[in-house]
Amino acid sequence: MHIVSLAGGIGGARFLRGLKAAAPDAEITVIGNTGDDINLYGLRICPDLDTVMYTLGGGIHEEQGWGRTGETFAVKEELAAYGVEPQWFGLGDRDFATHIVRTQMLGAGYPLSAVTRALCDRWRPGVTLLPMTDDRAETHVVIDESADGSPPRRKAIHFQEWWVRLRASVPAQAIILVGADDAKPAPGVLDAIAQADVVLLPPSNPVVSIGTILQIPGIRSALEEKTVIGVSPIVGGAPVRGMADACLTAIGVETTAQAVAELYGPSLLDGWLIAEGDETNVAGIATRPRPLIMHDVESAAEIARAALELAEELR
Ligand code: FO1
Repeated sequence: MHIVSLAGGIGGARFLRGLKAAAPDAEITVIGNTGDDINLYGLRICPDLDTVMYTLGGGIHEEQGWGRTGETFAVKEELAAYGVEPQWFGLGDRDFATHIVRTQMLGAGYPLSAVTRALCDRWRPGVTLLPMTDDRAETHVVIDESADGSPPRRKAIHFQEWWVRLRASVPAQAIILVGADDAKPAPGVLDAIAQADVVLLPPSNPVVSIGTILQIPGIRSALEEKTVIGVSPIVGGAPVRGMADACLTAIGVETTAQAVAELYGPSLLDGWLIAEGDETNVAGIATRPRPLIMHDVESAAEIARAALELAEELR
């Protein structure tokens, strides 16, 4: 069975670990979000691709859900000693090696999809990990920043600065995937979707992880041809993890399973897993209540099984 799953960061990666356990014989292709990608210290960093690669490859820092296990921060400390900015992004020594290899290969002319394949040769995630695009498409956030009492100034900052330095504490006036209109799906993305028996939208951030992938021209329309099952990232009116509520509010969407199902829409979504006790009524979307908290691989596998069963029912 060919399964395609979109994926952002931590929630998506944990869901995928369950999916692999639930469907060990399936061929899984992951379309990873690259809107979070950022250039720092002359290096290209791809947080969501790395989180999927490390999580499925066994190198992830489990509690954090990003970065490497067994990390040290000597390089970060030395950069700080030189006063190099930014100092708010926690890059570890082992993680630096990934960004050095990636930047070296990009500099030699390899597209991000080829770089990702090369990095996965080491990590063996057990899925085919494709960036949503090889082109530059970066999420930026428009905020009104008032410095020392002067009137607020409207400015756009990189998503990582909003997410990590500001902890999304400053309201986002807009969230924009810069470069989306000129970006093309990475090689293999549309083929994987065309060959998929089922497409899954894991409980990743619906705005800055799933939403960004859907903004790459051609991807949403290709997905609308398929049986697509989503897993609500919102349980009881709050995101299970992360700050999806800050992102949903920024685009005028309520933080409910119903509102996210409407955001994806019945043209895309055929089935929708929601937490027991939540409500979703959207014409054209079959809703099933299921326990949605991923405590461990087995609970994530249960959710993945429920999604695959619903897909079978709807195909
Ligand atoms: N998230 C944080 O909250 N603080 C950090 O210092 C941080 C560093 C970091 C380094 C590499 C990486 O791949 C991810 C990192 N993240 C950090 C997580 C990252 O901001 C998010 O995982 C995604 O961009 C959103 O899903």
